Amino acid sequence: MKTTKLRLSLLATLSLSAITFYSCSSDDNSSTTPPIDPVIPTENPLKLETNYNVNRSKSVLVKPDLTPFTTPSLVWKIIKIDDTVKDSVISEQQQLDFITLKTGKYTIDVEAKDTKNKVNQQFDIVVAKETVEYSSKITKVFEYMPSYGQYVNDLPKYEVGDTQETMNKKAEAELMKDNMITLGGFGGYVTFGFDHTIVNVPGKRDFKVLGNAFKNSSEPGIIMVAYDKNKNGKPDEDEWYEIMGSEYNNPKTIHNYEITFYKPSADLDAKEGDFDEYVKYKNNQGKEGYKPKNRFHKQSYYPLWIKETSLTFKGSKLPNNATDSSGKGTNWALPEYEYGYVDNHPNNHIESSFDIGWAVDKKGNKVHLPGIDFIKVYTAMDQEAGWFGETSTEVAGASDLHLQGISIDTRK
Ligand SMILES: [Ca+2]
Ligand SMILES: [Ca+2]
Ligand SMILES: [Ca+2]
Repeated sequence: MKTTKLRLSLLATLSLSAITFYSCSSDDNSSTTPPIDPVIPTENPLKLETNYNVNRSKSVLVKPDLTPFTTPSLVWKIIKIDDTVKDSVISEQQQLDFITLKTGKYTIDVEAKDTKNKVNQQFDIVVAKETVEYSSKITKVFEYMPSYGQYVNDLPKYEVGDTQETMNKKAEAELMKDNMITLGGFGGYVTFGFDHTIVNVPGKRDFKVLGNAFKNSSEPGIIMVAYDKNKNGKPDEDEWYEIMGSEYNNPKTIHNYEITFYKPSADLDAKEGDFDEYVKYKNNQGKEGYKPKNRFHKQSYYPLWIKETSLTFKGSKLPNNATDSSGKGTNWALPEYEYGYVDNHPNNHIESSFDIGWAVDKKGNKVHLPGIDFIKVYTAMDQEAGWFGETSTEVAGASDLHLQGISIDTRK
């Protein structure tokens, strides 16, 4: 119980490689040159600071010097918070990645041992409140890259001269105000961040992403999350993990889906009305064809700031959800999936909030992230639904639930 009570979370950091001082093997020289026992200094044996200082909702990495050890095992414990005695194991990793929401002085004991040596060392982590109050909402868009779609070039508005950079800024301005942007059809994405790390509180949902879903109008997008492990202020390829939604293990979900859309000619872009052969596509399931244009949206459906004449998107494709009960294309319904997707349930629904604890690696193994700095949402459907047009995830902001003082339990 004690370990789960604390609102702390720790990252499974990279293991330091084991360092061996001498060979234990019984080769020819071993009898003539006996091994020398490593000497463990008594003062500051792991070469740690006495004090680490950090703001709440920011992480600090404590790296002990483990060179005198051979494949050591470590146990990190909180033994005091301010003046209250504790006894909570918080990590067994070779480094401690510490983050918490609560200010205070955390006294930590670390024990390192191998078959020959055992040392304990104590130090403090002093967690202060930030000087400029954090925003609970999105503060930065790194990239806005929609797929083709009937609202593309419109939400947000493309104007002649716009570039990837200016479109990122436009998406950022909208999302900071909780206004809606479209991601278009399959694979279209937006990557955004915050001015702090969203702490992964055990047992609780940690963040919310808004969309425009309502009953029978669900256009699920998959969430990727990243912890800025290398602290370079941006999401790196190896930092991304997928939030495992309810359809992750659905046999109809295709986990390595890939599709390429080709830029339509200027003539087709200018043509108005409903027609089927508009945006050419080709996927990695052996299918190619065209996506239609409809009379309701006259602008180009291909992102016009992109110079390349084709766009390729990769990711997991969820099974289609659209049905037409009329059989004549007049009564479309796009019911929601159970949980774990953006633009799937209405914004006031509990399943518009997510737990960082649902993150999995590429093989579907659960990963333990101390928090997240970045979120990427992409459209996870490749589907046309009559006059509804292509199924496209919309994003209308995101927030850190903890900073807003909202406490929602994770799924049982
Ligand atoms: Ca959590
Ligand atoms: Ca990074
Ligand atoms: Ca939508």
